[in-house]
Parts: sequence; C-alpha cells; structure tokens
Amino acid sequence: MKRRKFLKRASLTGIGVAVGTTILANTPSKKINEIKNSLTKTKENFPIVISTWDVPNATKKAGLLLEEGSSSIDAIEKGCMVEEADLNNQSVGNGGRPDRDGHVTLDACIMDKSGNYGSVVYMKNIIHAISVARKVMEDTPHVILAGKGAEKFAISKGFKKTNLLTEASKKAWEDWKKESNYKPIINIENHDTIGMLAIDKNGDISGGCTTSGLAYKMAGRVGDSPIIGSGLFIDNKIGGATATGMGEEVLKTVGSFLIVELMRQGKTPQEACEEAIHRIVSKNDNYKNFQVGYIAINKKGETGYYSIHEYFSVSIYKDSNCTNVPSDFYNKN
Ligand code: SD4
Repeated sequence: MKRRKFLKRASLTGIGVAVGTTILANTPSKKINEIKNSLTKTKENFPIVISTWDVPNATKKAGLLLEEGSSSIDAIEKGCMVEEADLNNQSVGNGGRPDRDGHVTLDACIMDKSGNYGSVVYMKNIIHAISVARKVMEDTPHVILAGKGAEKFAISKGFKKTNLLTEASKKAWEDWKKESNYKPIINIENHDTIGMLAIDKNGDISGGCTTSGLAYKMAGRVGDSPIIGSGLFIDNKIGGATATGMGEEVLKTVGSFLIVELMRQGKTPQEACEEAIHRIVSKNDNYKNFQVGYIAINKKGETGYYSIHEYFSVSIYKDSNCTNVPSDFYNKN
C-alpha cells in the first residue's frame, strides 16, 4: 500500500498513536499535527450514538454497550430492541399503531460497517423486527424479506409469535375508524420511530431503523424505514444517515443515501441533512402538512440533524452522557 494512502487510512481508522509515530517520521509537521489531532479526537470522541426523537433508554443502552466494548452492530440491535419492547411507544414494535384494517405491521432494517444490510417489511406478529432484519442480513442470501415469508423465517429462527395490537392501540384504531380520516399528524403519530446510528470504540459505524410505520396506513403499505438508502444508509468510510417522518417523501428523494453522498463530497453532517430536507420542500408545495427529520454522523463523529418542522429532536450519547437535543428546522413561519 502506498505510504500516503496508508497515512490517510491510519488517520481514518484510528490506528493507535504508537503505530502512527513510526509512520510520522518523514511527514511534514503540519500534516503530523493534523494526524495526531484526528487520532486523539478519535480516542476522546468514541463511542457515539445518535437516535431520532427522545429515546433515552434505547440510546443509553446502545451507548453503555459500546463503552463496554461492543461492536456498533450489536449496540444498534440491542438499543433498537428497547423501543420495540416498550408498550408505551405506539409507533414501534409491540403496541405499535395498526394499519386501517387493524393489523400491526413492522418495518425494520440494519446495516453494518462492511455495507451488509438486512431488512423485514410488512412483518406481523414478531416484536423484535430489528433482530429479524439482522438474521436476514447474516443468515440468508437475501437482503429483504416481506410479510408472511419474514414471519415464517423469524419463527424458524426461534422468535415467538405475539399479538402486537395492545388494548390501547386497538382502542385508538376503533376511535379512528369512526371517521376513517387518514391524516398523519406531524410529530404525534410519527413520534418515536427509531433510527439509530452508532460509532464504536474502533471507529466503525452501523445503523438501524425500526417502526410500525404510519398509523392507519393502507394494508400492504411499506415506508422508507426498511428500504436501503431511504430510511437508512451507512458507508463506514464516510458516515451514516437515517430518517423519520413521512416515508413516502423520504423514499422519493432516497434521503439517507443522498446525505451520505453529500458528506462524501465534503459537506458536514449538518449541511447534508439540511440539503436533503431542502430537496423535499423544494419539490413539494404541500410540505407544511408533513414532517421529515434526518440525522447523520460522519467518520470523525460529527453529527447533524434537521427537519421540516419544529419539535423534532435527537438523543445523543457521547462522553458517557445521554442528552435530548431539539433540532433546527426549515419551516419557521
Ligand atoms: C414511515 N418513516 O413508515 C416511517 C414512519 C416514521 O417516525 O418514521 N415515523 O413512513
């Protein structure tokens, strides 16, 4: 490997300072400082977890696992599982709001540092869609399993069949049926779908996204969350991004892939998230009626987040602290 290339890789992958010192012997001092800074930064900054919305339990779970040395993919799975199991969260996993026929159907995906990806779409009766997605990634020759096939696969892997429609979600659906007016409510029905990005101590990035999708959607509807490049995208050389909100709009602009590509071109995570939101609003006179929020992280651990409307927020685990931070947004009128 050519020396310059190796240097670049060393600074990117966080190879230890001891190794770095040998490499640095013949390097101009300005460059040395840059490399040293990036190495030290790596040590200080990692691990980091960022999640959509105010999900301290899930984010902390992932952060603590990373502190203990877990890989980013393990932390993502275990972190997302916390929200899936939470009955109070009516947009993810168990207790999620159903489609208009009363069926809770789950979408989830996961992507690792090597660009491997797995997802389940329109899956019923299994709580931990994120774990099934991981099994699809690791144990099948495919990347997406849908509906009955996904459920059957999950059961073959030992997942338990569970009725995901709780009394609370059933009652809300029955009330909704009285008028049957499909109108996703900004920041309310979307709240808590979890998209999560994590960098582990080695500097490796993984991500996951899990949801029951928009409440009272048409039967068979699949959103952005389980679709590679839309609800989630990771490129371990560059960074990762994930989305929440009106999935149809994220899908039409392949939002998460767009953000990672913008970062590849040199944009910060914040600039990339803002550009992806601008793409949506510039094509949609209707943007006042729906919410989309993006979060992103780059290889240095810099984060970004932006949404169309107010009240989107992110949970960040960094330096052993978990905080909920309000996001800046486009629609200030
Ligand atoms: C969807 N994007 O199914 C998901 C819903 C969501 O926060 O993220 N809600 O369209």
